[in-house]
Amino acid sequence: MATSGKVIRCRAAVAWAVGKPLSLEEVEVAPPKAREVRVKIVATGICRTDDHVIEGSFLDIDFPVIPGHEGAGIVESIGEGVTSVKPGDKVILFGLPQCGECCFCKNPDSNYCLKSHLSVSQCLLPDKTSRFTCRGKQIHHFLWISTFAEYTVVPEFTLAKIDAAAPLDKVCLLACGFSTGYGAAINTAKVGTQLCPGQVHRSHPQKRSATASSSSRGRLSRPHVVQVKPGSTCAVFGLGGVGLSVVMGCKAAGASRIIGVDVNKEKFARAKELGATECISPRDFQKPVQEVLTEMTGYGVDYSFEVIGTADTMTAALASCNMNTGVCVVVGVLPTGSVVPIDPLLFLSGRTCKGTLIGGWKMRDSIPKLVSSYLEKKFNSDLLITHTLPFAKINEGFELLRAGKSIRTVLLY
Ligand code: COD
Ligand code: ZN
Ligand code: ZN
Repeated sequence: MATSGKVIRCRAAVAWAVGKPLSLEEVEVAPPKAREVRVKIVATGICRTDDHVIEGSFLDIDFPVIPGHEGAGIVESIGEGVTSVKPGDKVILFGLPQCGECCFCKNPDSNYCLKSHLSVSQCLLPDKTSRFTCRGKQIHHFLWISTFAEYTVVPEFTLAKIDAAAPLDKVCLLACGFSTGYGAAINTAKVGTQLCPGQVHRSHPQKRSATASSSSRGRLSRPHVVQVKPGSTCAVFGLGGVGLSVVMGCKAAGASRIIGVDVNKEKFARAKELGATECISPRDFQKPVQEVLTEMTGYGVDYSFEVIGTADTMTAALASCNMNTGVCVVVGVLPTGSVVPIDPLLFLSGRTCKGTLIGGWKMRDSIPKLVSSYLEKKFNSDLLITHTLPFAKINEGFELLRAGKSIRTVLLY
């Protein structure tokens, strides 16, 4: 391409300092170095995590920074040694790398990579320099991908080539929101089996006599028959873009009951469209929501998901799953340094609490497959997109999110 090897001047949304609105700026984007790729971003989603970055509550971010982590685009140029993509390829960028070399990448049961931001800061590229400058100042990268820029430079192991037929303005959500929620249900929780038998039905004596022939063959020699209800029960705390993707994952996995929990009732209609069987607002009850869910289900749900990111909802989600075989999956993250007070008695009877990072997917391996599934209409992540805006209206997109009016806004460049 004509721009290959040259500095590109383009627009980007810069967060200059904590708490300040994003500022649309002209930035310089240097060419990619070895094992790096420069990508022309075509579309990016706005995720709540970007808002956490702007307000300064997300894990050790250096300012000024270009946020954004739900992007899809086209490769503009590649650095030395890049083998998996070439200029012109459609790609999705993701904030969870897959270096392929660390012990976790080599472990088939793990999707955590030791090059992730929780282990090494991703505010500068792996060689500890930035490719962005603005008004003479160095600007930091975010999760190595900074998708709120018309062009970005990323390490090769934070992107994957996808089917050329994929609509980038739709599949960008697979970079984070959709994959995180859907994977939390199908990979992390492995929703599908009912862990707690729920109601036990003792067979009625008259019905038993109706199967006398079976009885005579000794099949009903046990005192009662337990009918395990098919499917499992789930509660999803938080019906934003990620929580709704959990709902979709629970449905795809065959859950029979999916209870959405959100204080914003405007989220209920979309949640039901995507698979929630019922929705409740904790504000409608005098008692804690975990007690409400336990009463609704008998023993508590088989799987609960915390997709909000507050200490109270984490405690409530844990207490909502059944005391023995219940599994609580925590998706949300609290501001750095926060702690959640938990009564250890909640674990004593056997409950499990698990974390999940981008839904457990090994991203470089999984993204092309998820895109194929999208194209084959195995799921409809388009239903998460409530707004589409030009990139210049990025702050309007954040206002919609903060006002609870949007699920996902996709910005087009
Ligand atoms: N009780 C019930 N519902 C609530 C409450 C409450 N106390 N507080 C807020 N809510 C609802 C809101 O009304 C909203 O509908 C929903 O919770 C949150 O949705 P969004 O749209 O704000 O957020 P998402 O879905 O984009 O992201 C949610 C995360 C929990 C993923 C995010 O906030 C986070 O913590 N991200 C970091 C962790 C992570 O997994 N990252 C990877 C994906 S970014
Ligand atoms: Zn996200
Ligand atoms: Zn790795």
